[in-house]
Amino acid sequence: VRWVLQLKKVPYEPKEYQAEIDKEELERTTGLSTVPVLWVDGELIGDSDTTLEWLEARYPTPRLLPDDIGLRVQARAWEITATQMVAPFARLTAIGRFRSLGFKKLGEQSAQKYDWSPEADAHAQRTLGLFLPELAQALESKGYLVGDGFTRADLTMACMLMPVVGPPPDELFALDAGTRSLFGIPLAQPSIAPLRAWRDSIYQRYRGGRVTPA
Ligand SMILES: N[C@@H](CCC(=O)N[C@@H](CS)C(=O)NCC(=O)O)C(=O)O
Repeated sequence: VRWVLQLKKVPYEPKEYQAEIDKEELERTTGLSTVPVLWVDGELIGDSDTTLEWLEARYPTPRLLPDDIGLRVQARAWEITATQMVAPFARLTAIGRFRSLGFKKLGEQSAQKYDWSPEADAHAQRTLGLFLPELAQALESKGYLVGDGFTRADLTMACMLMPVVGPPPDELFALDAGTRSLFGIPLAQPSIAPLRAWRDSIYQRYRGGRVTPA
């Protein structure tokens, strides 16, 4: 969401969210239990998917979705794959790892919130194990997910790969070492390595500067 706001030069004021402290207020004011959320002049726009759609409609420049309907539907399919499959499935496998390491909060609470089970974990690992090496191979030979230019598909996939391959390097994304170490899954590392290179290159060329979370 911040990436799109910045690309489209929409002024915004970031508000830090800390789960333990701000959870109740978030749920009370938005009816949602996850971030990010966008408020505009006191009106709740929504979570990230809804927000990106809202921004594209009101701030068409630069265009982040292709005009051609065939390419447009491809971009949407990639977005859905990234936000509904890649990131949540990587999160499920991470929750499994946190549980096996005995991390109480990250393991047990997240397991409940995100419907973790051994079966869901195994399914997620199987699906990612098939999908990610092929995605890595495809992106190695072709720099963009849709057509021959940067779209919201690349932006969204680049973001959602964080729980898979870890955060971008420090010069592109500031994050303390402890938080940094929580991201990334040990899934067949060599075969998915090109994904990290692709993601870093997308950040390098299109993110518009180093990301510095609050
Ligand atoms: N569909 C939502 C999902 C966002 C989401 O999963 N956010 C997670 C961060 S990975 C979150 O806010 N988790 C807070 C928590 O579990 O306490 C969106 O795209 O905005």
